[in-house]
Amino acid sequence: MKIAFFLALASLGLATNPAMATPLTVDGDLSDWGITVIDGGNTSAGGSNYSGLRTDLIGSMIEDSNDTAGDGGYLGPHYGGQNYDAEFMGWAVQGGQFHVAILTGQRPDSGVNRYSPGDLRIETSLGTFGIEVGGGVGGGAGTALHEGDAGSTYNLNSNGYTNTSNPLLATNAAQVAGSIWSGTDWINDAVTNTVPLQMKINSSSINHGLADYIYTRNDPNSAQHSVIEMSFNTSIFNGATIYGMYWLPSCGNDELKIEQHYSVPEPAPLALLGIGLLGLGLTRVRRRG
Ligand SMILES: [Ca+2]
Ligand SMILES: [Ca+2]
Ligand SMILES: [Ca+2]
Ligand SMILES: [Ca+2]
Repeated sequence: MKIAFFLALASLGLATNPAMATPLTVDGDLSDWGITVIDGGNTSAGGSNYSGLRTDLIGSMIEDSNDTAGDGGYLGPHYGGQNYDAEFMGWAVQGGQFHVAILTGQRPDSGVNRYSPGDLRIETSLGTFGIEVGGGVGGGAGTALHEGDAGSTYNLNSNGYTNTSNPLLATNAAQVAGSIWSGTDWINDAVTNTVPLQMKINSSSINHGLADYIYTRNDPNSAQHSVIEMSFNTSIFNGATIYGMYWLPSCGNDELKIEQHYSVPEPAPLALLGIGLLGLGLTRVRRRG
């Protein structure tokens, strides 16, 4: 009892210590990232506020160029309107977990003859990893996609649209939203055919686990925003260097990228285990001598 009380006091002390970073939470709300998401209406433009963006991120990219409702307008680098604006991507490490957030006008269920969301691509010294974002034609039920919901791998026409004459490619049932893979096939964007857009697992792909994951929906008739937020254990990339993270809608008109190198530290318990095994090895050598 006394120990439990002491631990409770200690954790209370940690929680109230101002030096501790505000915890990041996978909930579809980006206030924990320091972003105030401001939606527009049918005719009024929105315009999110990034001035309070937290300063402890490993990397981030902001390119929020058009908050007027609809498909028309200039995004920079290309045209597409708020419905496809890729606006913000951020990446942080907290408590042994990677956190990634994306802010976009791209709904998960944009439907046929429209553009659809790509998957998250992570380039590392151990190769290319992909995290299934879900969405596409249909896009699933509910107000948001969560980890374990159906994934999708869709065909595109030459404009980058998903449409009824180009049905979904067969997506392996294991490729659920939030699932993390290496050794997958990547399908390039349909317009320039140069940027890997979405992944498709094959018989030799490796599943590295399931992220805590959410992809919110918005109102398709106004200038609103969808949020993709996820968290997964850094041990997936144990000892690797991460080179960059990439996400784009299927039109390829707008791309978010964070090309920040980050060496993933080995988790402390494994490092201790390594020292322990080394110790055993030395003992054995000594006994032989
Ligand atoms: Ca959040
Ligand atoms: Ca925008
Ligand atoms: Ca943009
Ligand atoms: Ca996908």
